[in-house]
This record gives sequence, C-alpha cells and structure tokens, in this order.
Amino acid sequence: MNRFDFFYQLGLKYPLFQGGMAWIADSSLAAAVSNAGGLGIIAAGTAPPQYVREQIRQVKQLTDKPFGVNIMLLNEFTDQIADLVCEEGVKVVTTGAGSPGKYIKKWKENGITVIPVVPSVAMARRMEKEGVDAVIAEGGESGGHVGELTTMALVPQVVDAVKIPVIAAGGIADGRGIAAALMLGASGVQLGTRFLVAKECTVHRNYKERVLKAKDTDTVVTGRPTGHPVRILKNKLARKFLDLERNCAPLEEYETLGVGALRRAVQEGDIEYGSVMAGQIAGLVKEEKSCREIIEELFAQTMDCLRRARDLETDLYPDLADKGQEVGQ
Ligand code: TUI
Repeated sequence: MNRFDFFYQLGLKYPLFQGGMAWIADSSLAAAVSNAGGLGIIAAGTAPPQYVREQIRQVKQLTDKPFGVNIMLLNEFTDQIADLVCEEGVKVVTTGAGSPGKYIKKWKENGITVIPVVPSVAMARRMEKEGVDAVIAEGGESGGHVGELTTMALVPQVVDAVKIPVIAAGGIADGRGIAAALMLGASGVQLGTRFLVAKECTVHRNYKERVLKAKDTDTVVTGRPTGHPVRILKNKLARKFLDLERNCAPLEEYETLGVGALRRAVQEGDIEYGSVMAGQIAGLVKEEKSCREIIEELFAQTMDCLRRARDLETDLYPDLADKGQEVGQ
C-alpha cells in the first residue's frame, strides 16, 4: 500500500478532487475534471433535490469515469439528497459545513465512499471512529464556508491524528501547493478556486474575470457572528457584511443580506452585490484553461517540485551528501 492507492482504487489517475462549489460545480465542470483523471464533484450546495438529481444524470452522460457529490449539510433538503445519492448509485460523497454523522451508516451500506471536510483534529477523529473512508482537511484559506485553522497547521495535525487518508484543501492552486501538501503528509489535494476559471466551468463570465484579476489581499471573511463564516472577494456586499459586524447588527440582518447572494454572482454575474466566493490563492490564478490542461500542468509542476526537493537535500547538507558519495550510497 502506498499513500496514493486510495485514489487509484477509486479509479482516478491523479490524487486530486475538484471542490464542491455551490451553484458552480455542475455536471459540466465535474465531467471535465473526471475525464481528465481527477475526481469531479457535483455540488448540492443549497439547491433542491431535483437539481441535484438532474446534474447527476447529466454527468453520467458526459463521463464514464468516477465522480462525486458534495452535500452541504446546511441545505434544508439534506435528508432527501442523502437518500437520492443512494438511489442514483453515486460512488463518492463529500460533505461540508457540518457533521454527516447520521447519514454515514446508510451511505456505507450503499457502497458509497464517504469523505467529510473536517476543520479540526477533533472532528477528524470523530469521523474516523464513525467509519468514514478519508477526510478532507480544509484550511481557512479556502473560499466559501471556512474553519479557523490554516492548511499549514491543520493538515499535519490531522495526518498525525488519524490512520485514514487525508486530503488537503485550502490555498492550493499550483504544483508547489500540491507538493507542499504531500510534504505535510496529505495523500491528495482538493482544489476549488483554480477550477473557477476552467473553460468548462459555467460560472458567469464576470465572476471568472473577477477571480482572474484578484490579488492576494482581495478576499475577506464575512458573517463570523452567525457561526458560518464565509470567505468572499471584496466588493459592495462584503463591505455591507463588515458594516453589520462593526454595528453589532442582529443576526437576521446577515441572513437577509446573504440570501440568494451566491446565486446572484454565479448566474447573473452581479459581482458587486453578489457573493463572489473564492480562496486566498485567487491571486495566483491568472489563466483560463481546460480542466485537462490545468490538471496536467498541476502534476507536471508537482513532479518538478519533488525533483527539486531532492536537490534541496544536498544543498542543505552538502557535507552529508559528500559523505554519502564516499560510502557509495
Ligand atoms: O462547506 C464548505 N464550503 C462552502 S459551503 C458553501 S454554501 C454556503 N452558503 C452560504 C452560507 C454557508 C454555506 C460555500 N462554501 N467547505 C467545507 C467546510 N466544512 N469548511 C468548514 C467546514 C466544517 C465546519 C464545521 C465542517 C464541519 C464542521 O463541523 C461542525 C460540527 O462539529 O458539527
């Protein structure tokens, strides 16, 4: 067993998942990622069950490769979607924004590989005990709903705490990030922001352009007082959210401001008053490419980094390297 076997057993060419971005990760994006050798994921987000079912049926038409469904546990239809993935024969389910505890048994009985996002060691341990197959350790650099810890701090602590595979997410958009995640002990990675600007991503053109022109400091976390902090690109909506925080506004006002905001940005292209979710790594994302080009470039860069890491060893300890040569190692 090597640490990538988990992904090969799922039928993937690369240890890479595409993030389940609500209203964005549809059958078009998921099929393109799966066809390129990663795991494409359809996001249920806050959508009704019928939408999710349609997307699942469409993705089956577009690829014969494995794909997954991400279930966002704050969705009011979660119970129905949890059943629907069993009915539709989905092979992999990832979850976000809560604990999938009560669904795990049924999913496992239906042969589903269950992989929750965990924001802490405690949650990772709990999920392992409840029988999940792997965890996604997602740092707060990521876009959308975020935890407190950074990827750099979270991943190695989760790796030490559990025996199941750990997939790193948050702040990764190129091969350097992937190589770093592997160095932290992760078995694979999940990327969202990089795929926002994939050719096959159907998000509104304005959203893509906004991500392409983002710089490092352009994201901000909003909605902390609600207990559901969300990282978005700075715009008029973000400023309004921050005003609410400054004025200690009642929680209902966040709700009013947030309702439909993501959909407004994704579908209507309203990038001023809509919620433009993206991770801190958006500043690194400069080119629209196909999913295949993105994924092949990512792993070419990763291999390059890993080869350079070998050179670093001798750069760091030249004496040891000389000694190694002397004894013919
Ligand atoms: O879920 C995400 N990212 C998301 S979901 C989303 S849709 C949305 N829209 C409006 C408001 C809120 C969400 C947009 N982006 N990432 C995975 C993730 N899960 N990040 C953090 C967590 C998490 C947090 C707490 C997972 C489990 C958890 O457990 C708490 C507990 O103990 O139950």
